Parts: sequence; C-alpha cells; structure tokens
Amino acid sequence: MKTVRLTAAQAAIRYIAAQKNEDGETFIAGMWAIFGHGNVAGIGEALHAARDTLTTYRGHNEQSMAHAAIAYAKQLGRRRAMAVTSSIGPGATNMVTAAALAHVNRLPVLLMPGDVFANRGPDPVLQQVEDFGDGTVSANDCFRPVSRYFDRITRPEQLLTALPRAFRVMTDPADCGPVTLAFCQDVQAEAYDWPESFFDERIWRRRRPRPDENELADAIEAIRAASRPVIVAGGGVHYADACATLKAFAEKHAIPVVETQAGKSALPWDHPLNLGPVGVTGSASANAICEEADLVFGVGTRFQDFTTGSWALFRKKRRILALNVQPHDGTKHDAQALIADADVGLKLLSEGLGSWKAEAPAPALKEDWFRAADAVTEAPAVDENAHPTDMQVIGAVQRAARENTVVMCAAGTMPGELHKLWKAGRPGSYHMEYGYSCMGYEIAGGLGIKMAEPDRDVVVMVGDGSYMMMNSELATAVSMGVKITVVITDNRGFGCINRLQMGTGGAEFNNLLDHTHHVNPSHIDFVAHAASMGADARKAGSIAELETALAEARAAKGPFVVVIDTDPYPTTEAGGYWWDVAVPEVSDRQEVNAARKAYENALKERT
Ligand SMILES: Cc1ncc(C[n+]2csc(CCOP(=O)(O)OP(=O)(O)O)c2C)c(N)n1
Ligand SMILES: [Mg+2]
Repeated sequence: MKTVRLTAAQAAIRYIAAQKNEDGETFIAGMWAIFGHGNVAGIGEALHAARDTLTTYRGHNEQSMAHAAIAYAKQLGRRRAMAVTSSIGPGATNMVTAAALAHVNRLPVLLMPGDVFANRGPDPVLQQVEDFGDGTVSANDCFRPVSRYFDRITRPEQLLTALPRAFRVMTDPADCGPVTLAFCQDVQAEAYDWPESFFDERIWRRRRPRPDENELADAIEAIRAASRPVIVAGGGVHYADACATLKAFAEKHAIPVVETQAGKSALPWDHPLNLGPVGVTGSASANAICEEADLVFGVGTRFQDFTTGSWALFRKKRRILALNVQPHDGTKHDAQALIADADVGLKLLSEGLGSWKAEAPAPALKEDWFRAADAVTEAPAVDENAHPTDMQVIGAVQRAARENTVVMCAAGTMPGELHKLWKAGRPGSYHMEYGYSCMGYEIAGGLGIKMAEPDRDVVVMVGDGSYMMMNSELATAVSMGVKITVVITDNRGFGCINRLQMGTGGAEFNNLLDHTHHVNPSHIDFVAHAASMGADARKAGSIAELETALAEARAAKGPFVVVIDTDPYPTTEAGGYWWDVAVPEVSDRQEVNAARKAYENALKERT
C-alpha cells in the first residue's frame, strides 16, 4: 500500500478538498477560521499549505462565521457547504448556537473546533474546562446534542473513519445537519502514514430514496379519498429540487398549495394554486383552505408550530399525510408517512393518481388576500410626524426588487411580515432562517448567500435588536468586497417581543429600549456604526427616501446599509393564526387574567 506521511490536520484538509458533489464541485467550498492555540499550529499550518485548493476566510466571530457557512449551504439547496474551525474553549462554544441553528434547519456545516491535548501532558491548558468527575469531557461536549454527527479525534488514524462518516451525514438528505469533529490540538500536529487512496477524489451523490410500495399505495388511496386536500410545502421541496414537480403535481390534480417559511417561493406568488403562506404568520387565504381541508398533505415540512398554528389550524379530525425523506418528520402527530425524496414521491403519486383531480379553490380567496396585503405595503401619504411601518418598508423593498433579488431575514418583526407579504417570484428568492429564528444570523447569512450566488442581489432585512446582537461580519463583507444591501428597521428595541408581551397581558417591560433599566435614553447611530466598518451607509427619513436609497444601492460596490426608523406597534392584521404561548395562571395584573381566560378558551378549542 502506498502511503504518504502527513499530519492529521494536513490529512483532514487534503481529504476535505478531494470530496466532490455530483456537479463535480468540491462539496466544502471553503473554510472559515479564527485561530487560537487550539488550531493555529495544526489546522492553520495545513490550511496555509492547501490555500490553493481550499480557500480560508477569516471572520470576526465564530458563531457568525458559521452563520455565513450555513446560509451558503441553505442558499445552494445543500448541494455545497462550508467548514468552520475555531480554537478550543470560547472559540468553540461560540459556535454551539450556530450548530443548533444548522441542526434545527437540517443544514450541512462542518465544524472543526480545536480540543484539549489528547495526551493530557499540559493539563489544564488555557481555556480547558475541567470536569471533576469525567476525564473525557471538554467544552466541545456542548456540541453533542446539536450535531448530527459528533466525533472527537484523539488519534490521527481515527480520521480514516470519521471523515467519511462526516461527509455521509452532510450529504445524506435524511440525516443532513451539522457535523462536529473536535480535533485534539496535539493530534492535529501528529504525523501518520496515510494510505494514498484515502485522498482519491470521491463524488457524493444526492440520494433520492424511492418510497416503499405499500406506503405509496396507501398514500395514493388517502389522496383519492379526500375531497378538499391541501399541500403544505416545506423546505424539503427546495432541498429536493422539486419545485417544478410540485407545480406540475398541483396543476394536474388541482390541489391548492400553502407555503411554510422554508417552503416559500416553491411556487410563484401569483400562481393560482399558491394560496400563500400558512399558519401563525399565514395569509387568510391559505389558512381558510387549511381550516376546511380534509387532508393535509405535507411535503418536506417539519410541521413546526408556526406552520400548524400550534396544531389549532389542523385541529379538526382529519388526515395528515407527510411525504418526507426523514421518518421522524414523516410520522409526526400521527401522520400517515410516505418516506421518500419529495421529487420522486410526487412523481410516483401523480402516476398513481392518474387523472384524479380535486376541486380547485375559488380565485376570490386570493384576490381578497392581496387586496388586504397590498393596502398595508403601499407607500404612505407623507406624514412628518409618523414613523413608517415595517410593512411599508417591505413594500418599498419589493418595488425595488428585481428578478434575481433574494430577500433574507431570521428574527424579529420581519420574518412574520415577510412571510405574509413578500411576493416571491422564483425558487431561492426568499431565504428565511425560521427554524431557529436566530437573531444575528442576518448580516453573516447575507454574506454567505452572496458568496453562494454572486449574481443575486441580496437584501438583508434586520431589526435594530438583531443588528446590535451581531453585526461584525459587515466588516468582513467590506473587506471581501461582497456586495449586500442591508435594511435596518430601527424601532428602538425588540418590537415583536414587546407586542407578544402585550398580547399575553404583560406590561411593556424590558423590550423597547425606553422600557429598560436605563439612565441615558438610547440614541444609537446605526449609520455611523455601519460606516465605521466601511459600509456605504445612510439614513432614510421616509419611505420615499428609502426608495431613493435602494435605487442608489444598485451602484454600490460593497455593502450598502440603509437605516429607517419604524413604528414598533403596528403589524398586518389580516391573516395570521393562533400561537400557543403559555399565559400565567395567576397574576396581580387584570390584563394577564383576561389573557389567561382567552388562552384557556383557545386551548379548549384546539382539543
Ligand atoms: C439569539 C436570540 N435571542 C433572543 C431571541 C428572541 N427574540 C426574537 S425576536 C427578538 C427581538 C428582535 O428585535 P429586532 O431585531 O429589533 O426586531 P423587531 O421585532 O424590533 O422588529 C427577540 C429578543 C431570538 N430569536 N434569538
Ligand atoms: Mg427592533
């Protein structure tokens, strides 16, 4: 056997660079790195030597670097991913939140935190967490519950099994998620005689599992037995590249489609069978169809509470059929499962259904919805004293959007409003991280999206709260010359949580900055802050000025930031659905007692 002598870190990087997707691209498109004593000597040396085959990028925070990596993979429909390496201790635990984000959203990312010395010689090293009762524990054990595959590399040759497992998980549509290879720092630097064949190019095909014959027959029967079926399209439709197949399926069988946050843009917004967004942040049209449906046919959806209205929307006794590549999702809430790739499953179902058709919904439902939605997004009459609403901001961004625009967001007021109001034209034009809804995903995520699809115009919608939580990859976008447009809606605090607090009978408390414990009122200058990092930044005093700024953004060479003050209180009243948020059973506040009563009634209705 021919062998080659390399350090474990050099071998890992060489292996990673040899793994391809079915389009012949390297599956891992680059590695984000912040070095420390846990990775600079080992992985750092290997990355430098391999810099022509695997690009290294440096960000400003391990979590947000991982956000960029994860957004990259999401935007490319999991066809490619990125890796992130950190030092031991704080650098590693900074990535744990991002690991959870990837885990919830079923997105691939390869995390390689440094770890303590396997030989324990210098214990405790700087930043080592010491467990008094377990010698095998390190800070990296935090990754276990939020990794689809976790391994600790304590001997070089463990990579011979760990790395193929890592790529199997990241490229498996059912198991897809974050992989953590915690890499002991002394092992990174240790040499080993590797079989040369380990570094042969390998292609990881997207597996498209076919359904079990009996499950398929049962699913066909379930659809045939329905008179008012509805399709709930989730993120799996995108990841299986099944948007065109879904459209054909819906058209042939006249079944209306509603979209989850991850599923949105599967069908164009103006397709007659796209009834719009479903659930808590859904349209009146989609939710009306769901309320009346006798079969809820989920395709590639996790059925999270925002989709199901905490299951109140689907409360009547009805059948749930779930086409999903992952049995865990396919059997939720007693769903009848059809375990298969979405594209393959829909095609086989359609064959089996033949010319069977449901009754298409009346067009009036959609027309009514858009009348309501358009009313809240149109430009307001000029009023010097009033702040615009977030909905009006969406209207301005929508009017400035082009065919190739992708709008993105993760947390705050905007995800719900965008779900309701954004008119997504084509697959991939709407990128919402609403599995973990992680504040701080936005700017780094925008960077990752633009790296994935440089020809797209990327518009990042971010609230002042999320911006404050994590903004430093804006400087990375500046230094890398990556052009993104960032719209900061400054309502001076956590607007959506303030409204949720009021909605559950709470006093306005600790959400808007004016309601926090403070001595000096807050006057954060977001324009100056963004400009200090090198972005082209300006303030829009009105929706008209926002439209002007968005037109200017086109000519910008790098990141372009526009800040607009918005009103923290209004939201789109039309549409929406109940969301289960537990209200205190006893309280001195009258408002809480009233909210509790309403809550108990809603719970009764659900059951
Ligand atoms: C990391 C993280 N912490 C806390 C939350 C809970 N949370 C959701 S939205 C939100 C406030 C967001 O404020 P901002 O970005 O200004 O948006 P707004 O609602 O004001 O439009 C909070 C605290 C979260 N989603 N993510
Ligand atoms: Mg805010």
